[in-house]
Amino acid sequence: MNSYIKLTSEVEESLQQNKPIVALESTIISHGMPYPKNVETALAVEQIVRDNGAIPATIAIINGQCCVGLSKDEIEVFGKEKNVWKVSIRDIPYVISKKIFGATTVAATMRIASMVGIKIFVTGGIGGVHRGAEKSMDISADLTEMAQTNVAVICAGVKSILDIGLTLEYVETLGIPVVTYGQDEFPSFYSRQSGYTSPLRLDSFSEIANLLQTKWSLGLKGSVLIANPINEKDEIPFTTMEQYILQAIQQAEKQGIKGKNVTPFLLQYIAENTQGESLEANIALIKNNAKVGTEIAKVLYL
Ligand code: PSU
Ligand code: MN
Repeated sequence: MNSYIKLTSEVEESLQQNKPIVALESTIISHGMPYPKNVETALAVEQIVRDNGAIPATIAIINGQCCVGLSKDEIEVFGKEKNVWKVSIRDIPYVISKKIFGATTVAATMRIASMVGIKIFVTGGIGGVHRGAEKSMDISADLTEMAQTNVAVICAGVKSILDIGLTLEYVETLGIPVVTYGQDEFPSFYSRQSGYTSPLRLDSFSEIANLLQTKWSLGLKGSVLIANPINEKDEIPFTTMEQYILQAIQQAEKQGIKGKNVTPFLLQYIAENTQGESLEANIALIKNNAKVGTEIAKVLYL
């Protein structure tokens, strides 16, 4: 396995010294946001992790290796290059054996992080159960991955491009604890509201770290979904976003968008049709998640 994994010396040293590390995904750079904001955001998020006292490790597949920790230039490539493969779990062997550029989703990033022993992963939003999944069977591999890989996921909840209710049901089926930080309601990415009560609420980083430690000490495998609501000043009302999301889903259907292209299409459509307002919210919330994830990592590694 080792020849397929490449760590930066910084990540390797931090792992050896048991210092807190925060994993970050690369699909959000290549398929989640437009250039150059994607690159600026990825670099800013890494800096936030550093400034708050942990080591960032952005993960991607380059030249046949799972790279844990990317250089500035590598992040730039993932932000600019058009032919980057979106890599979920099923794509890992293909992209490695073909030696092509692969941007890792939540699922693939978690798996690679766990291979090297990183326990905390920060992103914006996870994949989930899509609206109409009862017909399309479109359920993200992010969820099945969370059922089996011991890496905690900090996100801003679930975008309503997904069916939030079905996603929460499915996550329960998979045995994944869902914790919202600091409020009763499960957030919906752009908004602090979703209409769904969070299965669990915790109000401090130490309680969250304690829950993680407890789960894994018991030998219960899998992730914990930690939802960190967007700050009030950055949020877009749920009903405002809902209009754009319905339009986006309608367009995707009309254009026959299927499979792995659905999520990137919806994200791009929404970014383009909200005059960038949604992009600013997206950037703000991921920065906020980076802070919270770093704080949890610091307690976990004490
Ligand atoms: N949701 C977002 N932003 C993203 C993604 C999802 O708000 O960038 C990306 C993540 O990489 C996630 C992936 O893991 O999309 C899920 O894709 P799919 O639905 O095809 O599993
Ligand atoms: Mn899908």
